[in-house]
Amino acid sequence: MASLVAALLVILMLNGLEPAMSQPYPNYHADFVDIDQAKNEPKWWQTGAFYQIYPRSFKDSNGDGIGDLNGIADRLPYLKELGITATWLSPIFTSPMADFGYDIANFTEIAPIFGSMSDFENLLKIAKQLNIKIILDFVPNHSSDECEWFKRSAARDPEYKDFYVWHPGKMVNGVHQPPSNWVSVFHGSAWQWHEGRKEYYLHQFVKKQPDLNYRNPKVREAMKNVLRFWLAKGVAGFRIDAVPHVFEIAPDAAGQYRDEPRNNGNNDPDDYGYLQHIYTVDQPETINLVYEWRAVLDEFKDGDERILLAETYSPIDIVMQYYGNATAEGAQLPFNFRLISDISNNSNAESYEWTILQWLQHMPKGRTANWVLGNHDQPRVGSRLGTDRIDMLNMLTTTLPGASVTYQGEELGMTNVWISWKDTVDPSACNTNPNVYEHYSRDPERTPFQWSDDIDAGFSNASKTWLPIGPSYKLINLEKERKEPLSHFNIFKQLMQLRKETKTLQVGETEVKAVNRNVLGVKRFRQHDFTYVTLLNIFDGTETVNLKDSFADLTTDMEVVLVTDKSQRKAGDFINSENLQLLPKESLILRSTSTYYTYYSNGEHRQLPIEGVYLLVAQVVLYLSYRRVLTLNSVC
Ligand SMILES: *[C@@H]1O[C@H](CO)[C@@H](O)[C@H](O)[C@H]1NC(C)=O
Ligand SMILES: *[C@@H]1O[C@H](CO)[C@@H](O)[C@H](O)[C@H]1NC(C)=O
Ligand SMILES: *[C@@H]1O[C@H](CO)[C@@H](O)[C@H](O)[C@H]1NC(C)=O
Ligand SMILES: *[C@@H]1O[C@H](CO)[C@@H](O)[C@H](O)[C@H]1NC(C)=O
Ligand SMILES: CC(=O)N[C@H]1CO[C@H](CO)[C@@H](O)[C@@H]1O
Ligand SMILES: [Ca+2]
Ligand SMILES: [Ca+2]
Repeated sequence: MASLVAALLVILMLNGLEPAMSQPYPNYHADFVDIDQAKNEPKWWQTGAFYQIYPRSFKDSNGDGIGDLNGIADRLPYLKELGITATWLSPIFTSPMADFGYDIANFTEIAPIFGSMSDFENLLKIAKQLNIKIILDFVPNHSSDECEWFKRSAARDPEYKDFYVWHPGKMVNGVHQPPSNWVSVFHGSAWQWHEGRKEYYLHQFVKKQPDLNYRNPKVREAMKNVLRFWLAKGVAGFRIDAVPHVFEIAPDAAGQYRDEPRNNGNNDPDDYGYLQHIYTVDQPETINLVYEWRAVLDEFKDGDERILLAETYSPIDIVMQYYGNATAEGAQLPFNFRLISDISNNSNAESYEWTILQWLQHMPKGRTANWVLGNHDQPRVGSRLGTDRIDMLNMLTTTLPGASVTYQGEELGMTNVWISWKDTVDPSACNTNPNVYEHYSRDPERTPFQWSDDIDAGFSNASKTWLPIGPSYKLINLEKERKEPLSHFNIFKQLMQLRKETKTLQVGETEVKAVNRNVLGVKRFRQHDFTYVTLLNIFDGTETVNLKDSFADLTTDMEVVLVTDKSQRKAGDFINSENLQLLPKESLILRSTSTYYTYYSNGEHRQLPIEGVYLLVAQVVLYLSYRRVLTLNSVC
């Protein structure tokens, strides 16, 4: 009896120490203040697996060689199998396709090449049944010059007159000159003379993409109505394209646009790098606009929270403002491109640590991190960092805190496909010449998804697809990879599953460390739960490490949870965390062999393995029983 009381006493005592846990443990804001308090669960997007579909290349349903909405609807069960939470679709709207849909003629209409509005509604219906969320691409920086708005604006229709950025230009010796020296991202002056209106219009991208005038409240409202249109149909949110280019500086008191200063070392006035873009990129009004869009999303209170993913390659301090501030909410997930922009083939574990911590340490408290490895504008992961690193990088992005973002085909390990000049279709390459186009082309990462080793890799049955099929499709395709236990596909799928069922990976705290120059470690931990450690041996040497030198509170024995084909170990094996040998490019997810009991004492957090707690209880019980025996003895 006494022993039972004693045991309870000890347990109560240890539990009594728990409130101290609200003290910050040294970690990097993986504390999800934003957590849904009522359910004590992260919100759907906070640990989401996001997947980008490039519709032209996902699945062709009608044999014209171009992917479409019915193709996507047909393959949504595949995303379900993979464990995807939400998919964002590159633009599917009416467009002359001068820039493959990033030049939109009607923001609320489906391009016939992709299908009809009822095809889209059908896609939403199937997605809902499968519990996969659909996110659309919102391209605010401009419309197509074939948009009705632009035609009316050019005709000086009073309602639309100021929908775009118009300017009469300068007269020099009786000749029209552009209003300023601004250069388009795609080469040449950013100003185009319009014969009809006898004025210049601004285009930060190609001249068929006139910039909308965000200083006009009517434009802001019209674009908000675009968001409302799709939200009302049931989309889960938007990925916003190229936000930094939305605003330009306002004209000065004399109605003139100021020239941008020169960049030393660039002597081509038609090259985007010729100027420092201080008046056309990242204007302070942009952040506020993102907050306004978020407020539109928050108008929709039915069902799950709607979200914004914002694309910007801006400096980290600006990116962080996209999250919101103390009084206004912004994008739930400003894309984190650091693993693309800051990591190269030669980056060592210290660079990885620095790159990851840069985001986590700058991120405002209570916000959610995200990790992007690729998209339709970037060379494929395997081509950038090596095919033998594909799995380790997927392992990294799934075990870091927050959401992961995967570009279609990366889960199969698809790599860049070489495209001849003749087959090249990307305008950013076609605007150049056969000698240099490869540096500008994004076609290599946009080739059709490799479903099987059938004709057209199972993507289509057309005699010619819009871009050639990658020649490796007989080796790299879904059907084949399904059958191989350690294929890229199966490892990716296991990773998604592991995160879905592991609370520590969802909401646990995080430490990221270069265990040595070649080995990166990520520790995730949570009180009363298992600790997880992800290890990446980034290079081709064999490494021996003592994890206890880098991370506190690890058990000596640890269990292998997930391996790749670079390992000779298998899930369920045990390793010694004080003396662990890693083969070249080996990456592992390890788990402690017990949960920990965390308590607070003498101003410090301490952890006891749960066995330790039992041991302590047993000792106290023994001690108390012994005393009782003594007491009884002395009485007698
Ligand atoms: C390709 O598939 C479409 C849709 O299933 C079908 O209508 C068409 O006849 C097929 N074409 C060929 C050449 O097999
Ligand atoms: C876009 O298309 C819809 C449906 O076809 C039409 O009602 C609307 O007027 C169009 N908007 C513009 C700006 O052309
Ligand atoms: C947050 O941003 C909004 C919009 O830019 C601004 O009006 C507000 O003052 C900001 N709040 C804080 C606390 O900085
Ligand atoms: C990465 O570097 C290694 C050797 O330093 C080289 O063999 C490999 O081809 C490179 N991979 C890529 C994708 O550049
Ligand atoms: C960063 C960037 O260039 N974003 C988009 C803005 O618009 C152009 C032109 O349509 C697109 O190509 C870009 O993807
Ligand atoms: Ca098609
Ligand atoms: Ca603009």
